[in-house]
Formats: sequence, C-alpha cells, structure tokens
Amino acid sequence: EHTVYLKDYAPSPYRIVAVDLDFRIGAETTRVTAQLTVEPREDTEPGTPLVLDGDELSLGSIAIDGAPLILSAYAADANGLTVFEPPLRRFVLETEVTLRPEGNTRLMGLYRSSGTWCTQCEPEGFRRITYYLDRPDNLAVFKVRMTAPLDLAPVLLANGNLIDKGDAGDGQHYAVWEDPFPKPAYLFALVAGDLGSITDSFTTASGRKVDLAIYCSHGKENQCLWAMDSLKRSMAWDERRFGREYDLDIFNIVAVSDFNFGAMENKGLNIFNDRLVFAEPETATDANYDGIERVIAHEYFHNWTGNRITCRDWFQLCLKEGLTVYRDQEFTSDERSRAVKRISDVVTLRSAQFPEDGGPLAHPPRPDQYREINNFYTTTVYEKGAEIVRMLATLLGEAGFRKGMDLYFERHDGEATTIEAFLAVFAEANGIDLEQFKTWYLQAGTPRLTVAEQYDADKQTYTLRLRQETPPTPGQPDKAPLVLPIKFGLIGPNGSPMAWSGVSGAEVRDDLIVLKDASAEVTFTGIPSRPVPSLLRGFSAPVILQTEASQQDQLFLARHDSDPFNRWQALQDVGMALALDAISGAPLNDGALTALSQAMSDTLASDSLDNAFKALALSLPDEQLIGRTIGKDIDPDKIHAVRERLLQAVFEPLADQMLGTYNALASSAPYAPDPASTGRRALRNRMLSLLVASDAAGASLLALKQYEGASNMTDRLAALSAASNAGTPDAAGMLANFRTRFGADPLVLDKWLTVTAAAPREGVIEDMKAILADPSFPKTNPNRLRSLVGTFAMGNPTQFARADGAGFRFVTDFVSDVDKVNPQVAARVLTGFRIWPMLESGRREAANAALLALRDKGSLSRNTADILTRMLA
Ligand code: HT7
Ligand code: ZN
Repeated sequence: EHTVYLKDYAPSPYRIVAVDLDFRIGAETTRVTAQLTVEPREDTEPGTPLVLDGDELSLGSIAIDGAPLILSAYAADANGLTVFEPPLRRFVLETEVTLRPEGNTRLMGLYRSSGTWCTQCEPEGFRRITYYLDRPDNLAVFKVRMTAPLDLAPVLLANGNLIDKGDAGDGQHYAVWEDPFPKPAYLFALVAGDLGSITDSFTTASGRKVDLAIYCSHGKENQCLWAMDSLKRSMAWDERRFGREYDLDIFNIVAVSDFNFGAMENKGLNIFNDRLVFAEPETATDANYDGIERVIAHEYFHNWTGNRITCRDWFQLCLKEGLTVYRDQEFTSDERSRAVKRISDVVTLRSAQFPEDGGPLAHPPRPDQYREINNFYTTTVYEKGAEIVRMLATLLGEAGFRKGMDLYFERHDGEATTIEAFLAVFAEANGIDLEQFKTWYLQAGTPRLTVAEQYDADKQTYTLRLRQETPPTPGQPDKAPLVLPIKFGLIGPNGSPMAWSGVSGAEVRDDLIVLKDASAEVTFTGIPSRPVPSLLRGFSAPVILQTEASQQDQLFLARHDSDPFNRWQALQDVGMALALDAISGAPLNDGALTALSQAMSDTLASDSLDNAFKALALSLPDEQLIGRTIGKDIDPDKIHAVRERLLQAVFEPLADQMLGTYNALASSAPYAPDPASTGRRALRNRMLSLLVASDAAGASLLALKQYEGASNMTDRLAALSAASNAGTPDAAGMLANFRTRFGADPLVLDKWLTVTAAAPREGVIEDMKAILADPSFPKTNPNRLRSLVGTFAMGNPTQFARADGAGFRFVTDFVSDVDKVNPQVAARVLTGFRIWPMLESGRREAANAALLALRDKGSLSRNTADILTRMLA
C-alpha cells in the first residue's frame, strides 16, 4: 500500500527554478512541451537520479540542454520519469507529451468543461500535464505560451501578466503569459475558450491600478456582478484588516461548470465552480449570494495565505486552509453580523466536523500520514483548522494576533513552510510558549469539557470545576490535555454581569479562563449570591460542553446573556434536553414545553434582537445533531418522529404570533442581498417553515401562495422546501412545477435535485434512481451528482439509514459507478457513511453489508478504496 508519512519528508535533491511551457491546443489533443530549468542542491551527490512525477502521461521526446537523451539515460512510464545521471549543474530538461483533455473526466490536470479548456492542479494535478517535481516546496517562475484555434478559444489565459499575443496563421492564435512570482505547480492555471467577461478595476492602498475580469459562458455576464462586487470588497478588507495589498496588475476569475471543488486560488487566475459565481435574484438564493461572497473572498485571501506563503508539504494543508477560512470568516463578520456568522459557522462545524472527528474518518488537522491526499480536503483541515487560528486570536488578543500575522508575512513571504513556523511567529511576537497549543494540530477528536459548579453562601465563593477529555480516535488511543480558551461571564440575579474580587485555580484573564490541565477548580471570591455562569461565550473553543445547567438557568441565559452566541445556545440546549427526554421514552413535560414556547415567543417579540438572529434562534436542534448527542444505537425514524412532535408542541402555540410576523415582514422592495434584507427574508421564511412543520392551520396553503407569488429564488425555494420536507398535499405539484419552470438552468436544477433528495419520504430512492437513469441527466457533472446523491447521503438520515438497507445500497451502487468516472466525487459521497458505527444494530449491519459488498466488487480508485478501508477499520 502506498502510504506517505510526514516523518519521511526530505527536500528534493534537485530544484526546478524556471518553467517554460508551450501548449498547442487542438480540438482532440493538446501537445505540451516543457522546458524545466533544473539545479542540483549544494549537497546532491553525483549520480543522484532526478525523479519527476507523472500521472497518465506518455513521453514523446526528451532532451537535456537541446541534446536528445539516449534510451538508457532515462526511464519513463505513465507515473513518472527518471533521469539516471543528470548533470551536477544547472541544465534545461525538455520533454514533450500529448494530452487528451476531452477524455479527462477526473477533472484533474487539463480538461474540458462545456468546450472550455481549463486546469485543476491542486494538489497533484500538474503531474497530469507534464513530468514535474509536483510538490508544493518546489517554487519556480512560469512562462506559458498557448496556441489554439481562434474560433474555439478566442480567450487564452494563464497566471501572471500577458506579455505577447498574436496571429499564429492557419486559424490559430497565440498568447504568452509570464508570472514573476515563484510558485508551486499546484497554483499553475490555464484557460482557453470562447468566453464572455465583465471587467472592472481596483486601486490598491499604494495607488496601483489592478485590472479585474470575470470570465464566463456567453450570456451569463450579468450574473457575475455580485462576484465582482465581492472581489473588490475583499481586496479592500485585506488591506484594512491585515495590511495586505494585491501584487500583480491583473486578477482574473473564470467560472466553469465542471469542477471538483468550490474554487481554486491559482496565482492571478482563480478558477471557480460556476455555482459560486453566478447570481441573479430570480435564480439564486440569499445563501448563494452569501456563498459567493465568502468563496470569492477566500480564494482572494489565499494570495497571501497560500500563494505568497505556501505549504512545505501536503501534511501542512491547514496552514493555508485553516488560516484562510479564519480570514474569510472574519471578512463576513466585519461585512455582516458577527453574531449571526459565528452561530452559522458553529452550526456547520457541529454538523460536519464534529461527526468527522467522532467517526471512522477522524484525523488531526495536521495529519501525519495519508494514502490519498485528495481525501484530506476535509472539514477538519478547513473548519477545525480555522477554529485553531480563532483560539490563537482569542488567547493573544487582537493586537497580539496581528503582531504575529505581521511577523509571519515578513519572515516567510516567498517560502513554503510549516505549522511549526506559523506558531513560532506568534510565540516570538508575543513572548509566549505555544508548545502545548500545538497539540490542537496533532490530535484528532472533539474534546469534552465538563463543568460543575458550587456556590458557598457563607464564604461567598463560587467554584467552577472544569474537566477536559478527548475520546480515542483511530490510531490515537491516548490524548493529551489541550489549551482551552474559555470565554465566560457570571450573571447576577437581576441579569447584570457580576464582578468578583479574586480568582484562583487556573489562569484567568478578564473574561477568559485558560484551561491547560486535564482538570481545574476555579474559585471566585466576593460573590454575594449564586450567579448563573455563561460558559464558552462565542464558542471560544471547538469542544462539546457538558454542564449541569437547569432549564431555568438556560432560559435565564436566553433572556439575559450579553453574549448573543450563548443566548442562541441556551435555547438550543433546552430544545435538545426536551428531545433527549422524549426519545428516552419520558412523556413530554408540559411545564418545560410551555417555558420553551414562551422563551421562543419572547425572543421573537424582542425589540433588541435582529431578524437574522431571531431566525436562527427560533429552531430546534436538527435530527442529526440529536442523533450524535445520543451517541449510540441511533434510530433515525424515532428521532424524526420525536422532533416533529416537539416542533408542533413548541411552535404551534405561537402560530398567531408567527403568522403576524410573517405578514409584517412582507416587502415589495426589489431584491437586495444586504444584511437587513437577507435577515428579513430569513425570519419570514423561518416563520413559514415553522408554521408548515408545526402543522398550523392554513400553513400549507401559505407555502403554496408564497411559492407561486415569489419574486425571488430565496422565497420560492423556501416555500418549496417547507412543503416538500413536511410532505404537504401540494408538495409534489410544486416540485413538478419547479422542474418544468427552471429545469433548463443547471444551477436551479441542482436546487430541485437537492430538495428532492432531502425529502424524508418513502419513494425518494426510486425517484432518484429514475433521475439518474434518465439519459439526459449529466452523469459526469459533479454539481449535479453531489446535489442529488451527496444531499441524500449527508442530509436525509431517515431514508439513507433505512432499516432495510436500501438507502445504503443505493449509495454504494452509485459510488461504484461514479468511481470509474470521477473518483473524487465518489470518495466524497462515500463519506456519508461515517455515521454508521453509531446506528442501532440492524441498521449498522445493513450499512456494514453494503460497504463490504462495495469492497468485494474490487477495482476501486485509490480515493474510494482509502475511504472505504478507513470506514471499515
Ligand atoms: N485550495 C483549493 C482546493 C481545491 C481542490 C482540492 C482537491 C481537488 C480539487 C480542488 N479544487 C480546489 C480550494 C480552496 O480551499 O480554496
Ligand atoms: Zn482554501
């Protein structure tokens, strides 16, 4: 088995310092000539072979300094090229290969998407273009010449600056691009096609004008305006917040329809999945606008955190990804509502990262081994990676964090570096030791933080007993204590913050407890009466918090906490406690239900809370979170039934108030994606879905009316989803109407596929089989496939985890088919099985049987085999 270990990292004995590429693009094939300027390292021994990576390549010709190599001087196959005894001085290696982009359905390397030639090289796609040292620590300057038929590809783009272009005769034209910034090959990009564009410009803080363009298929130009607006705001924000200016004179973005991921930060030429570029009110939702703003910002921010400073090896992936997610989260927080962003991010973390960390695919944010690096673009690397950076910022404070970032940019600009180097700059800039903190990067699993409290009225002391424990994960049976920054406050009986005269037992700085040991007793003195503690404010550490808080305390927090995150959390906790009780068979406690209903009602009526926050607060924990909180022997049907009952019991009494809010929030203003308008729609649509889900009188008709009368996709899709999830009498008709109305627009078709796949109803599997069997269904497009089967495996727990195993078999059959076309898509869909060890025994057996049957079919890609092996371990 091919496993790569971090401990084996060694620099290459040769470096490629300059790359000259010549692409001759034809309708069928593309010929690539590469001239690589190679240098041995100072300590390279004579006779050390030069070993280059390749993937599905076949070598046409090879020469060194212009002289063809004799056959015995090298060995080449699809997976690599070895030159046995290269000169021990600088030399130019020239190779030629021929590619067939049309047949490249893996979408790595050079491929064609709707006629456009484009590339995806991260992490190991460049080796599918030419033989190369395809590792992120080899930085080289690139010059790229492209020749292509003018009619098929009037637009020719690559990284950096355009230095020449012209007619090449015979209906061909050419362009030459040069990127002055040395870069790893994974940031290489090329695009050739017949594309439309919009253009704009941005003047940097130091007065340089940068030309901006977004390229797309003809006719979609008007749908790129929001992306352009987001780009300009991102550029300005990075200057304001981190002092980072853009460095080239051109910044291009290209939208393509077939893409394995969201987007890619290639130097000066970002390539995007078109679903993260195109937006217009009639076809895109507020969530789409939000996603576009976020990902445009994310890829732009990579220019400094990822491109100028890159990773030494792929084990360090979260060096660029965790940090850049943190930066994009901060961008959104500054542009929109910080509280709402934090709550949404924590919801995502709990629904995606926590299950990964608690299941068979758990791995540290910086793994120390992998079989297939593509399987490590995970929520742990991205979102937990961002949480680690956030904790660093919490521990150091804004000024201390900025000092560290400044030193990082100053010291490592132009380098490929490591997590250790990243932590070292924060330690040095702040004069602290981050050795224990580093454990966050090395250890998998979600820590549990347990807190017990004791008030001593005689001594007027208040004690918090804190204990942390991280459960074992695959390959890591024993865990060390982590540094936990716990933001907190004590709240007095009148709802005001309570001060203390002294504190002992752990490091406590203002509103921050820093827990470093496995346990600690923190005692506050001068406490006149028992306070209600507000712990882990702003979700200051990615842990599972367990407290003894009573429902009364929680509802007190929901009303009085000055921390909006914990106000939201308190309501969630009360809902969770009720759900767990009901699932354990206890009768619903009327008093507790009424209290929660009342708290929800008060939250809705509040003058001080904004609409977006209210929309998040008026909800119950989702079914999957309830399942994971139970932790074992999960029966998704039971959870579904209990949650439905609870929704009805909590929200049905609020029907009049919710309807009143719904009506009051109607607006005839033209669609705008600003925070206030988005918040208004979010709350109004929340009202609708709660009215429908709680079976309030007239609610299904309301959904139908909203669906039919909607003037934007946010409202239309919200009505459709509410009806489909609740299975209202009109749901099927609405779905059929939606398909007819919008089916020709692929990105709206995705919405239809998503709603269809998420419906918790008998028959959904048969419907999906029919959709996949339809000859017109684009079976190679990742967006279509993920919208349907990805949504089903990740977001339809009752049908995916059916007791008869049909959901599991449907997904493994799909994985087996798609694996032959696009292993990355197949492997990702298969990760939906990560919940299987927590299911009740019948479902567990059915899942195991489906996974074993997939294994027995054999001939799986390395991507899928890797996930499957870990899933079954
Ligand atoms: N850095 C990019 C990762 C990416 C990717 C990874 C595997 C396969 C295809 C891919 N396309 C893009 C995206 C990002 O995090 O910004
Ligand atoms: Zn990224």
